[in-house]
Amino acid sequence: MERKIIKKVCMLGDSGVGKTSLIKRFVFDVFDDQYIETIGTKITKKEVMLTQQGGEDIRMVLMIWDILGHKSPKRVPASYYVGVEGVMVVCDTTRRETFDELDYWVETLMVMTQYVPIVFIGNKADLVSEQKVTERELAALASRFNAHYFYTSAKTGQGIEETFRHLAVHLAPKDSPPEKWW
Ligand code: G3D
Ligand code: MG
Repeated sequence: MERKIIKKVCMLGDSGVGKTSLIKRFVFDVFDDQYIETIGTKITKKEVMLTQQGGEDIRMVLMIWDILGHKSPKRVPASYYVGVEGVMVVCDTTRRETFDELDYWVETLMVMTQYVPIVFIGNKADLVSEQKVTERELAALASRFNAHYFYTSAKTGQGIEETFRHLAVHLAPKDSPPEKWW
């Protein structure tokens, strides 16, 4: 038994934090390689299989929306958020200001939509000697929004599969207990 579920996931975070690089690392199946110029976004498709022992498997199709260009939260068009079901909020842990902006990104999200699952990402973890955000700070921010956080590197691949799978699990229907899916 298999069930297919499609979810819209948006990448949020300042320019240069690694949103596009994270998607490229994670995704092999390009859904739409055209830039949608009018709303300045690009959509990429990725399937994640969630297998449940003795039960129904879920084929989770993530439609991952990426913001193009140098956007700040207030410049992202409202259309980007329409129908959003999950969010990845990304900072570059080597640039402090991109972490400081995360509050603003989430607050903007909250204005645009009702509650959706969020995952916080501290990207560029491979640049070990340049880290400007402590794990404690990232953890504190995530817990304020009742969310998880992950360190990733689009360069080495660290944490990426785990991060997207985590979000996929949280997007699955509540009647299937997430604990059984790994
Ligand atoms: P954005 O989509 O959020 O704007 P990009 O960010 O994915 O375009 O990444 C911005 C720059 O950071 C790129 O470098 C990219 O290669 C680099 N980058 C992204 N993720 C990582 C990472 O995890 N580690 C390291 N070391 N670099 C990363 P360029 O030089 O192309 O601007
Ligand atoms: Mg980009």
